[in-house]
Amino acid sequence: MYNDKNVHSLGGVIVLEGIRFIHTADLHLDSPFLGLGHLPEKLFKRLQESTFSAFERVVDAAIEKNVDFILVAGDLFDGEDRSIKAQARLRRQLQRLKEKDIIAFITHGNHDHMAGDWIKLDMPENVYVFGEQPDAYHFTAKNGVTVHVYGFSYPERHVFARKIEEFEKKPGADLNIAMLHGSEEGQAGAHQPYAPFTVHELLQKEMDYWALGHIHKKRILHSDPYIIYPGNTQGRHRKEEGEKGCYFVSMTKEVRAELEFIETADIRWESVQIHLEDDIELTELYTSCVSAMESLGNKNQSVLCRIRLANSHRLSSKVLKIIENGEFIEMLQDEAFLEGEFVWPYRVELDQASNDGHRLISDGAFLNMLDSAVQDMQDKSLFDEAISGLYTHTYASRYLDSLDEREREQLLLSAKKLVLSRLSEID
Ligand SMILES: [Mn+2]
Repeated sequence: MYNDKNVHSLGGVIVLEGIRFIHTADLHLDSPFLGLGHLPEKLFKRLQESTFSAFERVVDAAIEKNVDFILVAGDLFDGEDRSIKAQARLRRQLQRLKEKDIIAFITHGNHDHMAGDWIKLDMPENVYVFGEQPDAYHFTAKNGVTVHVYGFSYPERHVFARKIEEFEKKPGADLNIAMLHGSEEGQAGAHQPYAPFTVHELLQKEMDYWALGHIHKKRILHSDPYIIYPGNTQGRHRKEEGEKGCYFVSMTKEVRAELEFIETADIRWESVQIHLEDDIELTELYTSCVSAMESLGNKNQSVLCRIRLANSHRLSSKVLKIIENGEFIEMLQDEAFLEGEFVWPYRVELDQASNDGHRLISDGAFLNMLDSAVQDMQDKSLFDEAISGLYTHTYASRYLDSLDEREREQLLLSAKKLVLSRLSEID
């Protein structure tokens, strides 16, 4: 049942031979971290280095795991002009892979498409960059296992075509692995809907692994075979919170692939929510914030932390004032050292929703308005106008009788209660 080439016997135990690789994407090398210039200089410089150090960690993992190759599924560079600095740094890391006989398969994405204005720095010979049409590269591992790796690079920034239709599995390899920088149809969210596909379409291509790129949050779309977004290697702003890294994959033809997520970010973006009790005092607030920050600490990583205060209506106006004028965050930042691995609070947020809700309820003017709105609705013609949508609705109107005065009264009362309870629930 097994392909003889991939099987050998070791003391009577059958060992399946396979391949090992790293799947990464969206390195966004040399991201400028715009809008963060107000951070302490030391921290800002470290952030500007972070996309490079994250890729260095990817390469460290590839070497440590002794992989056959790495896959980089698009957006290696943040800017289409690909700074010489970014190219040189990338080249240095790829050179480290070359010394260990590890191949790098690269596709370029919307950020580092081929039409940008850039001076090309040649990459070492262990690097294979896919062209503009989906194509297959035949690879033979040291143990004889053969692989077809598929991919294409973006010829220009906006690729809305269904490139998936141009992928075609070629016979003649033990394993087939495809790279695609694009978005699942209808799921692009904040990302551009480039090179759209459906999971069904990917499955129809009968590949053994789909190495996706473009979406910065890691996500496993399908598990047999695996279809995976590894996410980016380093979060670049507060909307890219949480673990960032790459996947180490080992697979044989016969057994489902094994996955290990390896975290690579030098600085992780995080947020932590603190639920406030009634009448919380400054000292207590301060110590809860400090211990929340400490809980985020980590040996291999620094953390940029956003503190969210829930039920902030419970704060006294004095405490609220020193939060709003920035004194409180300065107190917390005084606790943080920007040496080694640190936790830096960059923002303290009041939970505005609950704040506004409770403020409205305790605000006499708002309650008066609500009462007078209820009063106005006592007028039957106004009331009828307000509910006319229901009575002209094709289906609803079939089941509705007209309302008498007592029922109208009841409805208004429950509407008022609903408004008040919703406002106090918001949290
Ligand atoms: Mn990207």
